[in-house]
This record gives sequence, C-alpha cells and structure tokens, in this order.
Amino acid sequence: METMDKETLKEEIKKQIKYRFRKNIEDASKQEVYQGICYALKEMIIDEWIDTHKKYETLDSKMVYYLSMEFLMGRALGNNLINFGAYKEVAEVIEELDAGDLYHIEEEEPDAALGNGGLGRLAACFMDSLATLGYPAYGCGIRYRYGMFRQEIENGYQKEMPDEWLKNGNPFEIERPEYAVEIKFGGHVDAEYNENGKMYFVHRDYESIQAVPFDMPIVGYQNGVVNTLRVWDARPMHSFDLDSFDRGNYAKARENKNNARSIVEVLYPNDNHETGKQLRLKQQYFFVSASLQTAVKKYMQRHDNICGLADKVCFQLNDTHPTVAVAELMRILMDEYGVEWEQAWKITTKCCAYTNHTIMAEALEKWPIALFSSLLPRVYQIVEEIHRRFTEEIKAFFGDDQDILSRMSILYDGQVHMARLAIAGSFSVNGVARLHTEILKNQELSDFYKLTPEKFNNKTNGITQRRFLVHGNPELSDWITKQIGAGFITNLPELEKLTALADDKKKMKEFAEIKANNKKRLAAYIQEHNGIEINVNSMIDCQVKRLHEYKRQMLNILYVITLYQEMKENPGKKYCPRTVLFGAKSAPGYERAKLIIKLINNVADTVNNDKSIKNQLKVVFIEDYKVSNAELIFAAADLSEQISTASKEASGTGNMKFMLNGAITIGTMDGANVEIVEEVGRENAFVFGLSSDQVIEYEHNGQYKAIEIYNENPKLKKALDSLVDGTFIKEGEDKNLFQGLHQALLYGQHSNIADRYFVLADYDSYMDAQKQAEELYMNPEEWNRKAFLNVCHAGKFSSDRTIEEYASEIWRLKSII
Ligand code: T68
Repeated sequence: METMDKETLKEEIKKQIKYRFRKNIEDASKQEVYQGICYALKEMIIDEWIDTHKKYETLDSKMVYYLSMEFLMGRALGNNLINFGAYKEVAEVIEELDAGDLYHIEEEEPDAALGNGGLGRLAACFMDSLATLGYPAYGCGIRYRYGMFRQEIENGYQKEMPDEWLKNGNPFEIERPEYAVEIKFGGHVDAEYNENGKMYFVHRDYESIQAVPFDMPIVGYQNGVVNTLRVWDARPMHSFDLDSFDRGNYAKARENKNNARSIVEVLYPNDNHETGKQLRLKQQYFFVSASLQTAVKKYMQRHDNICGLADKVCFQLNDTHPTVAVAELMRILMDEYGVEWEQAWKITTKCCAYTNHTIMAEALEKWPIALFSSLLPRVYQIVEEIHRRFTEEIKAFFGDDQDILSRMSILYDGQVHMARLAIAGSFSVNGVARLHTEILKNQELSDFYKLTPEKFNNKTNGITQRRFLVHGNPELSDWITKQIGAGFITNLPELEKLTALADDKKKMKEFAEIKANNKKRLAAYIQEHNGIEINVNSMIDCQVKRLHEYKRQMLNILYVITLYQEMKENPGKKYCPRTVLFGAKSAPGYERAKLIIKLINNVADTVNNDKSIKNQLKVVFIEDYKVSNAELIFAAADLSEQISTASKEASGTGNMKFMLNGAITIGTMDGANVEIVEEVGRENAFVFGLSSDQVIEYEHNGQYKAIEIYNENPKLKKALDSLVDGTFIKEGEDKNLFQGLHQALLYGQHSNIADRYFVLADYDSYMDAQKQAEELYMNPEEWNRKAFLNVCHAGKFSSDRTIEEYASEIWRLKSII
C-alpha cells in the first residue's frame, strides 16, 4: 500500500501517457487517460506483487490452485484502486489534472467477461477474498480472445456480438513466455520395457501446442498482498511449419498457427448446460495440464520427494470442467516422476478437491469415449484403470448391483462421466449452499455419499463486499463507515452493529435517500442505454441473471401480464408504481430462452406504450447485462427476484448482492435463499412457492398436472392465453410466435413433460407474495426499515467467510498476514 503522494502520482500518470501515446495529458483521449492510470497503478503494485511471491517461497507456503474454466472478473481499475487504497487520491488527482472524472474514466475499461454467470463470478470473488485474507493462491484459467458475447437487442430479439475485450490491450496483465509449457494432443501410446523389464508408456505422433501464461494481479484489501490470476494463451510450438513454408505452401504453414489459437479463441456461452464439443475438451485439458505441470515443477524446485506434494499443493476443481486434472496428475506422477500407481493415487486423492455447482441433469459433463481417447490417449488409459479399480471398490461395498453401477461407474454407456471421476479422485466434495449439499447427499449423489460420507461437505457461497458494496455503492459504503467505522470492509458481520439504527428516524431517512440517489444513477444509465425514462419513485423490481427456464423469468413476466390486465380492468384504481427490470443473456443455441427474451421485450413494448395505465407499470429489458452494469442495478434495487424452482438453483449469489445493497428478496426456498431468509428473518422477505421436497416428490411420482391448475384459475388462464391471442404480437409478426411457450407450459413440447419447472404450481403463491410486496411498498417507512435490516444481516454472505471455511476445512492453508 505504498501509495505515492499526489504530486508524484500526477507526474507518473502524465509520464505513462506521454511514453505510451506520445501525447501530453491535455491531448489524451479518455481511453488513453484510463490506460495511463492503469500503468501508473501497476507500477505501484509491482513491488508488493513480487514480495508476496517471495514470501510464499521463503515460507514454503502450501498453495491452492483454483482451477476454473471461468473467471468473470469485470473491470479491474476501480477494484484495484480501492484495494490498493488509492481510489480517492486518484479521483482527486484526475480532477486536478482536468482529465475528466474517475467514474467516467472507469467506463473506458471493457469488462473482463471470461465467464458465463454465477460460477465464473464466484471464482472472481474468491480471488479477491483469498488475497484480502492473505492466503497463498493462484487462479488458473484460460485467456480467451473473446469472452462472453456482447448482447444486443434488435426488434426484441437477442443478437450475439463478439466481445473484443483485448482490443486496446490489457494494461494489468504481464506475459510470462519464460514459463511456457508444452501440451500434447492426439497420437498413440506404446508400451515399452526398460532394461529391468519394467513396463512404461511412450506417447508418440502427438500434436504439440505451447501454453503461454499471462499473469494478472489480484490486490488484497490494503494488506500488501498481491496474488496472481494466471490465464493461459495457446500458441503453435513453432510459429511456422518451415517444411511447408519452404515448399511454398504458405496457407498450410499458417494452418498450424490457427489450430493452436483456436483453443483459446472463445468462451463457450452455456451455463448449466454441457456442450460435448471436442474443442471444449481441448480447452479443459489445455489449461489443466499447463497449470498442473507448472505446479508440480514449482514444488520439485524446492523439494526432493514428490510424495509430499499434498502437504504443499491443493487443486480445487471449480465444477467438473477441470476434472481431467485427476488423470493428468496421475500421468505426471507416474510417467514423469516414476511414481507407482498406488502411491500416485494416494497423492492425487490428497491433492484434488471438487466443488459441485448444479444438480441439473443437462449440465452433467460426459464425454464420448471415442472422442476422449483419441484426443488424450495416455490420459484415457489412466481413466480406464481408475475406472477398473473404482468399480472394484463399488462392488466390494455394495455388491454386484447393476443399478448402482449404472449410477456410479466412471465409464458407462460409452461415456466418461466427469462428476464420477471428480468424486473418485478427490478427498473433498462440496456443495455451494446448505440445501444444495443436502440434496447432493440425499438424492443426486446418495450412492457416493454412502460409499464415502467423509468426503462430503458444504461451503455456502459468498460475494465480495469490496466490489459489490464499496465500489458499486460508494454512497452507502461511506454512510455505513460513518455509522460503524470501516471494519465491515474486511469483516462483513460488523454490519450487525447497524441494527440499532433501525429505530432512528433520521438515520433511516438518510438510508432511504441513498437508495433514491442510486435509483437516479441507474435511471440515467437506462436513459442513456435503453432510451427509456423510468420513474425513480417506483418500486425497482429486478431479475438479473442468466436466462434459464429453471430460473423462471417466465413466472415473473406472467405476473407482469397479470398486473397489466388488472390495471386495464380497473382504470380508476391506484396501483403501487413499479418498474420491472430484466437483465439476462441466453445461450445462443437455447431457443426457448431466446423466445422468452422476445416475449419480455414485446410485453415491455405493449405495457410501456399503453397510456391508459398511466405509467404505473414499466418493463425494461437491460441490454448486455454484465458485472459493471450489475453493480449499478444492485445498488438501486428495491425488490430482488430469486424465484427459481425449489431444488434447482444450487446457491445463487445475485441474491446476496441485492441483500447487501438493501433490496428485499421475493423468493422460493431454494439455494442460499434459505440461509438469507434465516439470517434476515421471514418477516423481512417475501417467501413463496413449493418446497424442494414437494418439487422432488412431484418429479418422482409424476402426479403434477399443469393443465388442471390452468383450468381452475381464471386469472392465470387469462394471463397465459394472452400469449396466444395476439396481445403481445406486433405488426408484421407471426401471430403464433409465442405458441411454443404456451404449449410447453400446458402440454409439454418436443416430448418434454408439461411445465417442467412448476411455473403454474407456484403462480398463485407468487401473486400473493407480490401483493404483499406492493402493500409494503405503499408504506415507505416500513419498507425502508425491512430493506435496511437486509443490509444489517448480510454479514454471513461475504466470500471472506466462505474462503475462511475452504482454507481451514479443505485446503489447510496458512495466511501470510
Ligand atoms: C452456478 N452455476 C449455479 N454454471 O447455477 C448457481 N455451467 O446456483 C451458483 O450460485 C453458482 O454456480 C456459483 O456456485 C453456473 O454458473 C455455469 O456457468 C456453467 C458454465 C459452463 C458449464 C456449466
């Protein structure tokens, strides 16, 4: 935290701009000023970055490698400035230099969107907490050329545009060509014998690709610690195949290069869905092999016996995506260090730990054996042997039961089952919220739980308050600091101290004013980006998350439709003014999700242009929902929509961000909502819907009849039928546009069962909960008080708490501070 004095800082920023752009600051563009600040800050960070790693080496610290296909970092500048302790100084310096204001300069930075949603953002929050708590850690991932696509809405439809986040370079990263490693794909494996008659395996005729790491600093909160996020880029081993080049075949010589680069070209834009594409498996093996080779090599530089690896290294698998690590570590130990199978397996299963993020069947990763074995022949051999031994173990425990084997075998039905491999190869298996972990133990993974109960544990997710309160909601953060000091920034449960203010009228008025200001800030964003004017005195009702049927944006829009129909039927009546915000990207190939986006936009058009409802209801679809605009939304929200079908949302983390910013949850008893309601009290939330047990029971007995609910509920029937009677069809559009959605809910579509996610079952209780929310909102003081209590009781949901649990119960790390 050695920050500079303001004059030195000014000189440093000016110098950076001059040398990089041959410009004086007064001629620099906002982008150039942004870069100048980044490079100046990087200079300030660099010594602590070096020192942190020196310290890890000196102490010979045990290190966690957080292996993740996704890191949804968002913007770095503001966060780094806050954590470094230089935000306010730099903001002042920029103004004194007449170079604009920091808030707008931050907007010059593209989001680093190397992730889809919750899973990737969780990894980013964890990196922040690890550094803040002083834990030795590397984030390991892929440096995608193109991150999560940019969403444009055209005529109400989602359009995907490439995310060129590296267009202007990435100021904070450092390329480390000296740490490049070789990754091998394809070819075949031969067994050979050495002079002692011992068999070993040789991998031949493979294709090599070079993995080159780029390091990004992760600055701890004002503690002198700077950790590293290491993302791998892919290069051809030799940039030209000289042979083909000599023969004049330039195009062929280039091909090699393109092949290598294609591995890191783009993030797969699916969440909670597997892709099954060969390139995806290539990505997985690419970054896992690079990370493991590096970690083992680093260990061996300081130790002479590989057998102690697990004392110094832990690999945390962020979902099954990096599960090939289990077999890759076995390969490294056996083929490169000559360790015997039994010993290698002991080491591996002491080094690997697995986090499960979903129970959705369609998200379970499986690879066709043919594909897997041709891409990774040696690794596949090892998987076969792991499978053989694991099968023995299963049989020894359960007997020769085909049903059980069909649910537990790593190789089954011609496929490699990655979750099963992850569980077999790990010493820890954790869920991400209490309810989720219980469902894993008692339902989805119950056989594995019976076999090895000691592996299972829960780590309820958390979020970093440095980004989602201090940076995203500076007014509230400053106000809290005035009331209770700044301790909450690194110890979120201190928010509890605020509770005493809930009866202080003056303080509560100040709290309400902050929300009002944040609503104005969001309104300006929406005006600029959507061209829609929103009523800042209305209830800001938000559902922002990936578009997925289980998350039930459909239930929300059905409520909007119902409310709209009521308003039309009661022209004189006064309603609680409401602005319903949706922000959601759909996987490009997920047709039904895309159609729901279209429906939301068409409903928005109809409602927003209907003068007869007198602006009491507005619907806004926020284009290109991402970390940076999410920060604005959380700060401004009144109502937080967390309405997934109970049992389907493993945890949710948006729910926590809203709570921390003083929004009240309307939600089902799903994921971490259960714990949120437990912390804040049921009276300070709107809980509705089927329980997870009821949902699971319906799924087992097949007794659920959506059509009966529809026939018995005129309000619901009316709302649903408006999808097919033309109400939301615009001129020139097919009048059957939304037929498929109607069909899916009532009868099932494409051989699916009707209303898989129990939208109709929960409709009535959702309506009731919404009515309660409206009533409360009409009593601003009461609303404000409950919103405030949500802030007070958000302490549990800091990722600092989550990371402390991982560090002490799974990783066994020692902090360096
Ligand atoms: C999310 N999972 C959970 N998956 O849905 C959410 N999947 O409940 C939880 O809070 C969060 O993880 C953190 O634990 C995801 O976000 C993916 O994004 C994903 C990506 C690729 C393949 C499968």
